[in-house]
Amino acid sequence: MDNTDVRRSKRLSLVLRHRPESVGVELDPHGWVDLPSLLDALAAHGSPMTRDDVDRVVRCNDKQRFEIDATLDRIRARQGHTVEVDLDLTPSEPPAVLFHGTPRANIESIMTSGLDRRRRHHVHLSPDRETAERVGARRGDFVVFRVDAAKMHVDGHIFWRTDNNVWLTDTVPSAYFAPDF
Ligand code: HQG
Repeated sequence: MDNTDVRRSKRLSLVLRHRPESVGVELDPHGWVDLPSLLDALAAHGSPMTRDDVDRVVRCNDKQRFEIDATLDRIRARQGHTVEVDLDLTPSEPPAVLFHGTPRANIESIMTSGLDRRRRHHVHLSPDRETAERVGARRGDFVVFRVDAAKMHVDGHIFWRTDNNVWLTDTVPSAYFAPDF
């Protein structure tokens, strides 16, 4: 994606995950918003995008952050919301090991109290170390925690996998990870 499309993607993330009211739209209980209405709202709030722009941003998105429901002509973010939505995810058995990248400054706190979801709905975990490194590197110097997902699963923790291969869970108590640094 070129820089303009990255800006469009960030704008869509903001509206579809965090602040729909910033352009005067409402998400339905499952996070969907009518696409023609969204385009009107974006134009009215100084961020015009064409339908082709949105289709391209959805299709070329590095993390496949959004999905379009062609039948009902609506769009939603696949995960990462801070507003209340029910994404209808089905619990799934996780891979044996999952990874979480985080700023180095968080080590002590995470070792003490585990991973919690902070402002999001879930703790986000990556299926491989490289992806977790990219997540951690968003904020500079980072570390990667290895999570014993198999043991968590056996112990009754629920995991959900999004269509773009992010693993979600409610919390990761510190007993389940070994820092990988
Ligand atoms: C940290 C992006 C101290 C946690 C990414 C993280 C991901 C703690 C931060 C997705 C803690 C929350 C999610 C504790 C958790 N003490 N720090 N006890 N528990 N934290 O952004 O996982 O580009 O809400 O380690 O790529 O960084 O938006 O979560 O550093 O997939 O699609 O609290 O967001 O995807 O930060 O990122 P975030 P995240 P998108």
